[in-house]
Amino acid sequence: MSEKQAGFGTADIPQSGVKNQFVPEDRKLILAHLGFSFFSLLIGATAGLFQTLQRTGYIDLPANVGYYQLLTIHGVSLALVFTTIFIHGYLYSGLVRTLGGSFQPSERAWAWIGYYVMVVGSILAFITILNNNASVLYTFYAPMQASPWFYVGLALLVVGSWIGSITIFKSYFRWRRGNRGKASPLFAYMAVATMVLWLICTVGVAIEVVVQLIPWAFGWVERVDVSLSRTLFWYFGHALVYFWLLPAYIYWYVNIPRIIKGKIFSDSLPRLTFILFILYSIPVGFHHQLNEPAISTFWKFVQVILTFFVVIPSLMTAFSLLATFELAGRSQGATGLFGWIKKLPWKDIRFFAPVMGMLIFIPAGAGGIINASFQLNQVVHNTLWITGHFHMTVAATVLLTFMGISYWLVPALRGRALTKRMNNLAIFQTVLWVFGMGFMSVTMHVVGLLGEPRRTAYTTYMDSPVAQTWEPYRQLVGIGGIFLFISLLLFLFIIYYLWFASPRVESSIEYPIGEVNEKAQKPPLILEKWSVWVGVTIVLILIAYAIPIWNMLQHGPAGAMGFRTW
Ligand code: HAS
Repeated sequence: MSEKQAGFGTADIPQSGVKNQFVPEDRKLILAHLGFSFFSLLIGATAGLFQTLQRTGYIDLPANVGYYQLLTIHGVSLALVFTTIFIHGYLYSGLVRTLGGSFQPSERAWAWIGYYVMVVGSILAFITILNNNASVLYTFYAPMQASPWFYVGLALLVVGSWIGSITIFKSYFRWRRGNRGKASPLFAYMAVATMVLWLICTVGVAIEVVVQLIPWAFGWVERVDVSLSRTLFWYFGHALVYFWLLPAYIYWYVNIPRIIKGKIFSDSLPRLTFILFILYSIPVGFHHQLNEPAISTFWKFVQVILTFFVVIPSLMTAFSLLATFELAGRSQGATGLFGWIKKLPWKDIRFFAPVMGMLIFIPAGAGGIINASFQLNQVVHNTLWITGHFHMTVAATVLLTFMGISYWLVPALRGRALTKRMNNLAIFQTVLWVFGMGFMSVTMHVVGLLGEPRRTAYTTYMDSPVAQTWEPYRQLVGIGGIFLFISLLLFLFIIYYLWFASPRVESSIEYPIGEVNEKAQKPPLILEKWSVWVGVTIVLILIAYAIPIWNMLQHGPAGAMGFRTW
């Protein structure tokens, strides 16, 4: 079939002009990452459906399947496995495109080793959960104790991601050696910043898992210091959410300007934004522990203040994106105050899915600011409000962006067309997702304010009158969950079609990399001095964590024995 018949239309989507923009070795590498991440998405979504239906009271689970078992596989497969492996695949694709066209064999070899270590670790963790030996949720709080192999699996996932990051750093420094004195391509810069953040934050969870949980779960030590383990987890856990968000921001900053026929508004502002994320996303973990003992109010307050600093780079992003959108619209002849909005390519899934994510991020981010407020956190902590918050942030904003990426990256890698029909079906799928998320997450926020706890299976709390007021909301949450599952199946069907069945084309979809506005200033080279930023980050981390952790070590209780609560 000719490109014109098959494709979305050259007027709408620029074609690369070549059959394959990637060498076969890189194509295989990136597709392997995407493929395993989609498999993980299916597992997590299936668990999510049944757990929602149980929690709503719609169904009873079979006797050999536990609610907390489903909740664990849902969280681990989606929040930990899908995200980590998809992000590696996407970052590799952009690095290949912006750093010379292909990876060198040694770079590719590290990526493959990292991939296999991540896959083996993920499968090990999945098996322990499916065997019902690890129903400890994705946060695996001690003293709930899983099979030691669950922790080993997660440790391998992290180690694999570290090995994969070698590819990112190696290719970036190779480019810099050949281009001394020049600012690196924006995509590559942001990929490196994302991995710097990841390396610093995963140190916390690695210490927790390797030093505390694995020896404890194998029975080599009897007790675990619960406060310390939770502190190490959240040292990692909040930066983890930015590890999910930053690749979405890369797409918004670098790829979308090309799709909307605009230019990147500034070359320095996005780099500064990412540096601010490195600085502020780690010394803030206490905002997840505001209601916990063993940390003094003073140190919680310090980290609350730092949390408000980490909002700033997102506000800078909102400003920068709006400027990019408006300039793109005006350059295409838009007039009036809001005429530029009409010029945006609303019918193009590469833009539509992520822009839905952006719009959802406005209330979702506001919810985050509420969570971070010391006093308001007392109202929302451990309620369904928080579950609503993170579904709107990661499962809507981030996931819709990842879906938008997949819809063109898969056919670009496979040399196939993103057909008009699939584009339209993908728009329908996105609308379903937004509806489902609206029903589910908005309702979760409301019922959370009415006091419904999170992380609980269905219960009427012995017919308590308060719990009865939650019933109608639970029904809406269930309906939202069904919408989401249907939408997810549709997403996977479209991906399957684009991977295997869509017509092959002479010239595949262009990998969209935006150009920087010619009026933008050259970024200051200090932004590329990583040792400075890593040094400042370490100082901030020491200020925020050294004394409270020292106090925990000094005054820590004897520690807790392991519990199997399921
Ligand atoms: Fe959060 C809990 C605070 C952002 C994820 N968060 C969670 C948990 C997860 C999560 C998973 O302070 C639960 C963990 C668990 O299991 O216990 N969060 C924040 C704050 C932000 C924030 C201050 N969170 C995120 C993001 C996540 C995420 C992003 C995932 C990707 N969060 C908290 C706190 C808790 C918490 C507490 C603990 C609560 C508790 O008690 O347990 C901020 O980063 C948010 C800043 C965002 C904004 C929005 C900017 C808007 C943009 C879009 C612009 C749109 C445009 C479109 C331009 C200020 C950038 C225009 C389009 C046109 C067409 C016009």
